[in-house]
Amino acid sequence: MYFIALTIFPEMFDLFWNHGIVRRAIEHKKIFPSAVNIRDYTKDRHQVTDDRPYGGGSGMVMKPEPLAAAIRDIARKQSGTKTVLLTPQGQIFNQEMARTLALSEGLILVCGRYEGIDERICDDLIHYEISIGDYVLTGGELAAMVVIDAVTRQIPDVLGGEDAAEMDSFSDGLLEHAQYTRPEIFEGREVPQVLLSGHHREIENWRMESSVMRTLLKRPDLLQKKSLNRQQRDILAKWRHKIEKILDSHK
Ligand code: 4FV
Repeated sequence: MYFIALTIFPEMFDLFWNHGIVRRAIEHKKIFPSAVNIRDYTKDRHQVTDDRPYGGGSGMVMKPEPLAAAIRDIARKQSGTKTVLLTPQGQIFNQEMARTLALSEGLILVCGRYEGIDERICDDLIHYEISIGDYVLTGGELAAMVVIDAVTRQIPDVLGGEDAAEMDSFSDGLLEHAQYTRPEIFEGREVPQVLLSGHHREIENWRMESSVMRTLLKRPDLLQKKSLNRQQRDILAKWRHKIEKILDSHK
């Protein structure tokens, strides 16, 4: 899969390409990422990429010409790419979108700066507007890295066996279960015995209960919009019963 980040700060991606799972995915030729400087598509010797907003007001806006030239040139060279604008105006990014985007041949990620980009680029040359959250960044580069990281994890065989994507939080719409590693006792606190038992069925049941209860306590909205299977409903029913017994004892 191709990732082409369009930015005036391509060097921001240097470290990102060279670490962890993204680096390994590059080495295993699962992803082909690059950062392209929008300034390379300017025609003036000062390589100007921004200008004052029509209608006045503070801040600057990214000029349409260099962006249009860059997007068209890259899309011509790399067929099958979809163009993504990182913007607070976009759809809030989530795991479902990461899975969907991982099916495409490539993404051109437009990283805005200043107050944003000329609207005429959005009208004609942008397939998806994506936001990583309801807050304002100084630039789209960090948001592009978030999207590239999450999408790369969804590409088959990028994650080795030890951390397969289907074990992820949100992979089945729930938060991930609690995780423990050595030592067995840390500052007097023990690892749940079932995890040391070797009983895989019991460990799976414990992990599902941990996942359901963490989701209930931390993100009940996820439980609302998810279809629960029999095991998950039984877990909630068990806890409802426990809570009702306590309430009954206080009548
Ligand atoms: C953003 C976000 C974001 C807005 C103006 C860059 C900044 C500046 N991108 N999710 N939230 N972008 O704040 O994606 O151009």
